[in-house]
This record gives sequence, structure tokens and C-alpha cells, in this order.
Amino acid sequence: MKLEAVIFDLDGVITDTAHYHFLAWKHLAEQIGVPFDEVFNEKLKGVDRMGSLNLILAQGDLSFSEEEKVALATQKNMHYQELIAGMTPADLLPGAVQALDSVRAAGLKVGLASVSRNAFTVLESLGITDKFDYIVDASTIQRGKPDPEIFLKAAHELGVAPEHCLGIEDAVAGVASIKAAGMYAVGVGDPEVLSQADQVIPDLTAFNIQAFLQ
Ligand code: B16
Ligand code: MG
Repeated sequence: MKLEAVIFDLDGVITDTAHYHFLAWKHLAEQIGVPFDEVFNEKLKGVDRMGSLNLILAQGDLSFSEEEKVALATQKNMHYQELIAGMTPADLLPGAVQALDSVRAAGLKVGLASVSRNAFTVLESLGITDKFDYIVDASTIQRGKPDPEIFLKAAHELGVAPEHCLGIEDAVAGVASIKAAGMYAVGVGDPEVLSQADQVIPDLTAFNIQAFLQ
């Protein structure tokens, strides 16, 4: 594989907003009587806001009108935005800045593929917006992960063929999205959970771009 670009996921890879999503969804789920734990939360990782709400409602065998669903999703998002309001560069996960810088220093393009509509705000708070050559605007994406759309869009905008891209993800749906896009997938987390990934590392401190360039 001739590597030309690395496309990063945000939540759970670069920063632990995954935990804030968990807290906000758990609060909402319990309010409507749906039991919510870390195991169920795995299914929501990388899935967009309405998709996540639909999974929670299905889990509780609940059905709401579109209007009620928009209100619930908005409530979750406002809670989430309160939780992320105090984020600073100290919230970067170990190895994140080094991984981003090492990719650019190696002469490769750097992309971001997050389905979060809050991604631009989070990147600004972390102070890393300028480390990316292209950041997908989640509001332009029709189909969330595991659909390959978001990774294909990033590759296209970076001007790199998918087979020359490497994607990095912490979510099962995200790894599936990378593989469906025809890219090499590096999973961040548990190898048993991310079994579809080509390689799994515990966190970005273990990411070595040089190993992919030889
Ligand atoms: P928002 P990623 C995803 O971000 C999260 O993993 C997922 O849990 C969340 O529901 C989704 O963003 C939408 O986020 O409500 O902020 O638009 O992993 O693709 O960076
Ligand atoms: Mg993620």
C-alpha cells in the first residue's frame, strides 16, 4: 500500500468526548425509562445523533413522533454542549498531537471524519483545527457510519484514492465505515470489539506512521 493520507475520527480517538456523549445519552435514556450502560453505549459510538436516539428508542420498545424525537435529540445535544463547554488542549488524548504532526511531517495529508456536528467547536477548543488539511462538515453527510460516505468524502476532498488512505477509529461502526470505503483500518481500543480492523492499538501513543511507509 502506498500511503498518502491518514483520516482520523475525533470522538474517542483524539479526545474523550465519547465519555460526554455517554453521559448525555445515559441521562436522556433513563429519563424515558430505557436502561443504559457501557455495553449498550458501544452500539452508539460513531452513529449520528438521530440514529443514536432511534437505537435507544428501539431498545426500550418506544415510539415517538418526529417532533418529539427532535425535542429529545435537542435536549441531549444541549446537555452534551454543556459538558464540552470547558474543554481545553488538556483534553487531548495521549499521543494525539504527536500522531497528527508525524503524519504531516511525513508528507502525507491529514483528514478528519467525524459525524459529530459539534466537531468544529471541539477542534477549536482543543486548538488543533489547523493540523488538518480537510475536515468533513458532518451536516453535509447523508449516511452516517457504518456507511463509507464520510471517509470517501474526506479522501475525495484530500485528492487521494481510498486505497491510499488509512483510517483511525475507536467505534465498531467507524471501523466498518473505513473498511467499506476500501481503506486500511487502524482501530483504537479493544481488539475483540474492533475485530474488523486491520490492526488495533490501545491509544495513539502506539501509532507509528513510519511503520506504514516502509
Ligand atoms: P453530535 P465521531 C460521533 O462522533 C460520536 O461517536 C457519536 O457517539 C455521536 O452520536 C455522533 O458523533 C454525533 O455527534 O451529536 O455531536 O452531532 O466518533 O464520528 O467523531
Ligand atoms: Mg469515535
